[in-house]
Amino acid sequence: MRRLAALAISMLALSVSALADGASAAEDKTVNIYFWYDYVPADTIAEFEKQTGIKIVYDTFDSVDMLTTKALTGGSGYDIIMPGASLVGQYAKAGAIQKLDKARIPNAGDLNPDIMAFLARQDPGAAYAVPYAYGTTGIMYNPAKIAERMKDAPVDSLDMIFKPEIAAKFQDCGIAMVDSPEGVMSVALNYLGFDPFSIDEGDLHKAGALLASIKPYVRHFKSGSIMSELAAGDLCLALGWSGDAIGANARAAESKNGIEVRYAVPREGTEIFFDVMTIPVDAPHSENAHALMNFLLSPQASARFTNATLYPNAVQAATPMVDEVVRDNPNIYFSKATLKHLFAAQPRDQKSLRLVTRLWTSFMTGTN
Ligand code: N2P
Repeated sequence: MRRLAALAISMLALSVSALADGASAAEDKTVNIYFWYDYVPADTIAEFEKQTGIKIVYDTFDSVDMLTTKALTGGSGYDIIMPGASLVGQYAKAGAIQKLDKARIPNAGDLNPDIMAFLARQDPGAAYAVPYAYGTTGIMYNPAKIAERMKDAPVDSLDMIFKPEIAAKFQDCGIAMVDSPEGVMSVALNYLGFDPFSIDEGDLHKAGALLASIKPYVRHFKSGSIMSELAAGDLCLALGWSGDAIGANARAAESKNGIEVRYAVPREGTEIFFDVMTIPVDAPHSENAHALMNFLLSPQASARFTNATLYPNAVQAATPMVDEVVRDNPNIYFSKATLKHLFAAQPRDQKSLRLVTRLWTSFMTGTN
């Protein structure tokens, strides 16, 4: 399906660029976005389309490597893409993304300065990207199923997943992990007491060995399925993303199936990620892309996004509109104390990235 959609989009892009060669062709009323799955509420799409007459074509990915390949190859036909903040420098250097026209994004004037200070490391002055959402990678679990298999399980510790003798207890009820090589590797390195971004081959091999030791207990790496499987009780434990865990609990509550899903920020520390919006250099509808970015950064759309997905956003005026239960949830809007345990993703050099990719592939495929 995705491939078909991509084909349709690139055909569209072709016809649009043919048009753009002509004298005064305006952009057609479409904007093609490539975002994480479940990341734009349906009513937000409907409202933007109604207000502007621009149709949003929302294509999704569930592993950032899929995005990077498309972004760096070019010609994707997308108008807005959503890398992690640590990738923006690389995309910009490769000439894959364009500078934003800030005059068209007035809502970018009210962004959380702490988050902006962090993003500036990769993208000084937010020239190329604006933040959409952030969150942490941590322990998603079904407390009832865990308690049945282990009394006093250390649910806020990565021992749940990284200690083979503990993970083995939950193999039958299902453990999953997000397909996030750099993210999980940084969490594993940190768990072992190393710098999460260590480039030391010895450190990386030890993290690879840690992952290999728990491989028999990991059922799958389908990031996009974890939320619904936890909500349905088909998994009992996962290493995954905060909003997806809290969202799984909300879904289970809606379907009244008696299942509870909880999320813990690992006590050993973990990564905090920032998903940002940026425009490919060859985007066929750059003007529409700016209009949609501005819309998504409005306080109303940002608050609706956070209420629906349970991932916080960086728009300061949105916070008072976020539901109190969401705002007061320390796993969503974490305290300064939690923040101290978090490290933000950093770009890797090519050499250590290759090793991370190799170790991850052998982990996923179970080869050494
Ligand atoms: C998608 C959540 C993805 C966040 N629902 C990972 N950066």
